[in-house]
Amino acid sequence: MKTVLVTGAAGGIGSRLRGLLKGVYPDIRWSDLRAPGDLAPGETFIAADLANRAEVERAVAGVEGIVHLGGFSVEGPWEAILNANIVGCYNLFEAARRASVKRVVFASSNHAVGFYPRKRRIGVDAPVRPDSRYGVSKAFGEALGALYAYKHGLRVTCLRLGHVVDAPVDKRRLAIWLKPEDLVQLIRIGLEHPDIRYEILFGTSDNERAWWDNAPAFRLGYRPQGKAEDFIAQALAGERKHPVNTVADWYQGGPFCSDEYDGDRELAPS
Ligand code: 15L
Repeated sequence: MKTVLVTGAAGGIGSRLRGLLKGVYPDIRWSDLRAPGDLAPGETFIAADLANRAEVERAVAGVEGIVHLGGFSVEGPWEAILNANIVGCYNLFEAARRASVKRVVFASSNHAVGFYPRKRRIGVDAPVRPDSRYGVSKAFGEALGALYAYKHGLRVTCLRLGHVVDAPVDKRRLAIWLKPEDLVQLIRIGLEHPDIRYEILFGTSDNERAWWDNAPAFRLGYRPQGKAEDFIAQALAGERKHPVNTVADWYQGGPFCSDEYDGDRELAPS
């Protein structure tokens, strides 16, 4: 794997990866709507609006692998999710097929399955239970990935990312935290492991409180280094800043579940 396109270069995860992926692949092309302000002289950047098919095709031309982080990364108005995450994701996979790209790593999200209660441990085979329009768009991306893998031979890995930051910031993130270096491991599995056809993997570090069974990732050699409990004091201090919310506290997706919630409150007992 020599030439890799990474979309979403200016976002939180993209900015962190620009340092961590340096030297891992000889030719990395970074893309986003606009160039990150701190682009270094040796870094290659190509501007592309994911909703614009021609721009996406230009960004994808000539690459062997894609890490697709781009799009709307939280809940948002339907039009924004539709353009960036539904149309954008389709444009990306379709451009990849047309350009004979070998592999795509798609940044899915825990919010594709956010409406499972925290007390339930789930594997990647649990049916999707999106907690937001954003979560629906991630489930759509996973389904699109399966189509392009099984019908068109693309090798696709969907990473259901938890929270990618340097340390867990509250109680929920003690379960779903993903150390950026561990994300690099998962990306490398997706781009390089010989056995990948189509995989969904959870993007989580070695967290004691994890509510996901990540056996498929371990089988592919994933050995996470981050341990959320090492940051327990600061995470619990962060938790004290959150107002109590029975719906957010009951479900894995947290506030993505409680926002706009007008369902049955008895389903989320305190
Ligand atoms: C996500 O999918 C978001 O992109 C990120 O900003 C966090 O909100 C994360 O989920 C989370 O669940 O904490």
